[in-house]
Amino acid sequence: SGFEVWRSWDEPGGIRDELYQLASENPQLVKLVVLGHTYEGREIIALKLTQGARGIADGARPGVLHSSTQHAREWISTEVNRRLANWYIDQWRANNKEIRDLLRNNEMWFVVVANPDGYQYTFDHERLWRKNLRDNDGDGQITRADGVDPNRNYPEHFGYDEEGSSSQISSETYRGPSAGSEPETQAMMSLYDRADFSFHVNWHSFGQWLLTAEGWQIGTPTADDPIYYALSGNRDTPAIPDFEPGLSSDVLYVTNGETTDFAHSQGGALGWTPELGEGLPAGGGFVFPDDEAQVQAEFERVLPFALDVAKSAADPVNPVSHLG
Ligand code: 0X9
Ligand code: ZN
Repeated sequence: SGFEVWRSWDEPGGIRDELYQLASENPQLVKLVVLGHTYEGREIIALKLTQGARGIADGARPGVLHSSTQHAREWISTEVNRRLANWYIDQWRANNKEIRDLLRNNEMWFVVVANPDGYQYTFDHERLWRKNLRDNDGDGQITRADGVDPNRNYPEHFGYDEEGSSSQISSETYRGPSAGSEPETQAMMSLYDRADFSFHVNWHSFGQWLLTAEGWQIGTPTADDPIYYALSGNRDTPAIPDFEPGLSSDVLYVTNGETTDFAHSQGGALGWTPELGEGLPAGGGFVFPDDEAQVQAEFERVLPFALDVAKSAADPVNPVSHLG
């Protein structure tokens, strides 16, 4: 595709090919599941990483779900998440004892491209496309009137108000015709029937925030807040350096029909939305620089937090944090 770092979904050697390759090269550790298909027929793919992945039932071990690229243009989320999956595989192959133990006792699930139609569209047509490719007006072509925001379509406070999502088809936060109407939403939800997640990390960009559910309102503390605090850190010592932790609706804005709200309220999982950085020095906003060193640095910045989450999955009420 002409980039140093970024690879599309469809291209030979692209992200889809990589997921199949990781599965075929690591049969003891990796199981690939096709969760569903998009409007344009692309597969929505999850990888399960656990010791003896194909010989043990899905959901047999405590799980963490890592999703990314719900928003098509947020390419840094794609890269950070695929690097995390690759890192676990590499450590397992290198016989890192700590990671071997972790992967014997837990299931790490990855949906690296939760919105493959939109992601491919950002390579082929419009770099800043956000939504999926539902043909809202039924005219047979994709225009600004089309697409549903995958992070507004979940059956949790779906359409609760016009501030947290939009009923207008051309809006960037169009929630879709009904709760869970989109194949991308259904695919992710099917994972909750399949496995047992303690945590869901839904990588997005951009901002440098570590947002916690629930995002539809700011008023009510939840019983899980101490776990969020322990794993997120605080403003002075955030679990991801230079990121601001906090309640998503408070730090950023309210949303409804949001993924991590569904995860928390209905899926039994605590949910984070890390908003990854925009790159330095000036940054590109949603267009993170095509620079291997900066992309790798962003991955390494989040790794200690991701490992804390993994180590806490088996016993979430006693979270493990590298912050001590
Ligand atoms: O609006 C979103 O879906 C996320 N931000 S983004 O710029 N990546 O689109 C934030 C979702 C976090 N939840 C809340 N802010 N309530
Ligand atoms: Zn996003």
